[in-house]
Amino acid sequence: MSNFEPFTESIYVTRPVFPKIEEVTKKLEDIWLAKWLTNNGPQHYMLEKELTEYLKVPYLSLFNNGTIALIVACQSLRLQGDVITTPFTFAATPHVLSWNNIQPIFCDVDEETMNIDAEKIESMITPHTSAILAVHVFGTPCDTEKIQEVADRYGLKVIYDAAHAFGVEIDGQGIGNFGDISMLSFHATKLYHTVEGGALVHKDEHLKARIDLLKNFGIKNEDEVVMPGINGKLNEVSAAIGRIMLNYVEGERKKRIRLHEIYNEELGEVEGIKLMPKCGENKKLNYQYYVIRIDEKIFGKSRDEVYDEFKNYNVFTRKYFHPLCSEFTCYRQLNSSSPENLPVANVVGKQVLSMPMYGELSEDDVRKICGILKSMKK
Ligand code: T4K
Repeated sequence: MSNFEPFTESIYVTRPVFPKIEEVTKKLEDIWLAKWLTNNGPQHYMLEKELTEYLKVPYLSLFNNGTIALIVACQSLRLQGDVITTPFTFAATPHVLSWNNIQPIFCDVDEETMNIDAEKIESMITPHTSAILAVHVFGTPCDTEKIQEVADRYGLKVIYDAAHAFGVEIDGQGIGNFGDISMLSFHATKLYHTVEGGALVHKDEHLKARIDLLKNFGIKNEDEVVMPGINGKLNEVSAAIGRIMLNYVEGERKKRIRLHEIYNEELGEVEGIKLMPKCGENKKLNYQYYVIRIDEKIFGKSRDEVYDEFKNYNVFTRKYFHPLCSEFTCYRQLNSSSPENLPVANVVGKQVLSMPMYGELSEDDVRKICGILKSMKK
């Protein structure tokens, strides 16, 4: 152990942003007055409108969580066969394909961004491929241009899992404008949240109509059910909280920018620690996560040792995303899961560590966390 005292209160990888309780109570009163709790109520209507503007996207459909939204995205585009995706993501990404009877085909990731390696996608395409499901991991945008170019050449759909990318922009365009559909997650642990929730964003009016049917059991009217839909509706309480949270998101983002700067300052010169990828000036990021990579050979300790040692100081980092999805028992038998196919992902998955990142953390807390990390170096 170093000279650092453990934190008296646990430090987690993140903490949800809580709006002022009076603001929530006020909105609850509106809901009570309207006597409308779910199924496309007034809060839902307003949030869809407000988010469409905020995110600079043509169409947006709210959902009860990001996973159901992504399941519906695949349904709405009638995807089948194989879909090329990344193994370096949260379990939901490939699971959504399985729930649609689609086989995930894992493509290796880019060494720098940890996103799907757009240069390698083409070699994975077969006559069974119907789409590319890419993830803007930790909010770092994928190579959207290259992905679209390959997709267009082979007539493939493109879906982005933008669960981490709320408010991210490329050249002033909302991230949801790329590909056929993007999914956003509004889970409590995200920069912007509705407690649980999510959305699909896209550019096509007809697609919106189809998505909105699919998320409401396929019910067109009282006399017609036109497709096998699911229950993907966001309730009024979540929608109301989402409306309040829109006033908090930029403040939270600014606090996180400052904490990112401190991490960069403190850890920039530490040998064996790689910081988050630098993105071009043309990208607006959301600073939701702070992720480092630990090279055991140079740092002298493995990522797992660092993760365990942090717990002694009451600091609970996370190994997002380990194990790789290609290592899950349900996917490891796939040909594309073999480590020879995924050399970069297999290294990244053993090195990556998500550090505490949330606006309530103080600058001193972050400096202390960095001090503890530096004291672990051999
Ligand atoms: N695609 C990607 C790439 C995703 O990352 C995700 C979700 C999805 C799809 C699916 O979207 P959703 O269907 O969830 O909308 C968390 C989140 O539950 C999950 O939404 C997120 N990705 C994933 C990266 O992280 P866990 O299991 O790691 O969360 P949990 O409960 O361990 O929380 C993390 C820390 O946050 C805790 O250590 C303490 C703190 N915490 C958490 C909650 C829920 C609190 O302080 N208060 C809280 O209420 O998955």
